[in-house]
Amino acid sequence: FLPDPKSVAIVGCPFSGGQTKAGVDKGPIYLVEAGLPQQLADLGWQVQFDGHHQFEEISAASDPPIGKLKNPRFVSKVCQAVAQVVGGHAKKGQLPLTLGGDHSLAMGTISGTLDTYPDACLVWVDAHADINTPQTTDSGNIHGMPVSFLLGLDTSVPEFAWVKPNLKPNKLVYIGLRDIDAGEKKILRENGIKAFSMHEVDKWGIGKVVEMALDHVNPKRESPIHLSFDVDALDPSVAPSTGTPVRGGLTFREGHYICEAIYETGCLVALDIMEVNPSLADAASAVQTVAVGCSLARSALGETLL
Ligand code: HAR
Ligand code: MN
Ligand code: MN
Ligand code: MN
Repeated sequence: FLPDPKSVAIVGCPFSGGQTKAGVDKGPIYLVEAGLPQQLADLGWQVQFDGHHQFEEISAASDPPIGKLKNPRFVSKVCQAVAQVVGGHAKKGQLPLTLGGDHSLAMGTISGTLDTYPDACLVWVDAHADINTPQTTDSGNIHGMPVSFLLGLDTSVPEFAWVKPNLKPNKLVYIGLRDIDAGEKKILRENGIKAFSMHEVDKWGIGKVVEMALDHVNPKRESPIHLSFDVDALDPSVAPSTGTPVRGGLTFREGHYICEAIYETGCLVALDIMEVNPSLADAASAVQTVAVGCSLARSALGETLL
């Protein structure tokens, strides 16, 4: 899908409006300051980074909740802008690497991918399913909902009408889940969505799990893959600086294995590294989490392939 030499466009998204903890907007800034653009260039990629996107200018003057949804207009406008940027890079044959920022941004990144590659599948690596609807959400935090909008499960909020329901339930697979709300479990069941929780990772091992996940969404290994990686999929001992850590997560190697195996298919067309929040936990934890974010991105772009 991608030209040779391979070309990556880093889309820095300093955005925190999909949840309530400050600091996740600093994630992309730290990832770039840690040297990610040069690291990818060292792997032989052509790297375009035009600076972080500035979202303040599109923040709504007044943005009261719609139902339970917090910052709905701001989140919607930011994601719509991100969809344009990601889609634009993808249409030029670049691989968009989006650095978050909170995971509501994936509503934008995946819209941009599906607009460019309608037959793309989605691998969502996360402790959480992020599939609440405006009806089922408890928190009202939109970072817990992007997948439901992409699937078109709830079209009751006109502010999000621009999100096309282009994701089909059989083109989505989860890895790493361990903190799923009751309403989300019902949605997963009723839509027949494939999910490999930590229970399955323990049972089968990560190698088999990734193989089964790809067999489900991409049996012939010939359709494009969007990988959306929430760093809270990793165990908090590996990635401590994130807004909603959940114990019992992926090891350092399991997380990297997923990235390596997807790179190996040759089908990766877009990558998200989300929910790095350098303000949480102590300074050493922030440095560690940022380094892991960079290292996941390098693995997904071929670092460890011999
Ligand atoms: N399910 C909860 C909610 O809807 C928690 C969402 C999670 N936080 C994330 N997303 N980091 O992956 O609010
Ligand atoms: Mn750009
Ligand atoms: Mn998430
Ligand atoms: Mn999560």
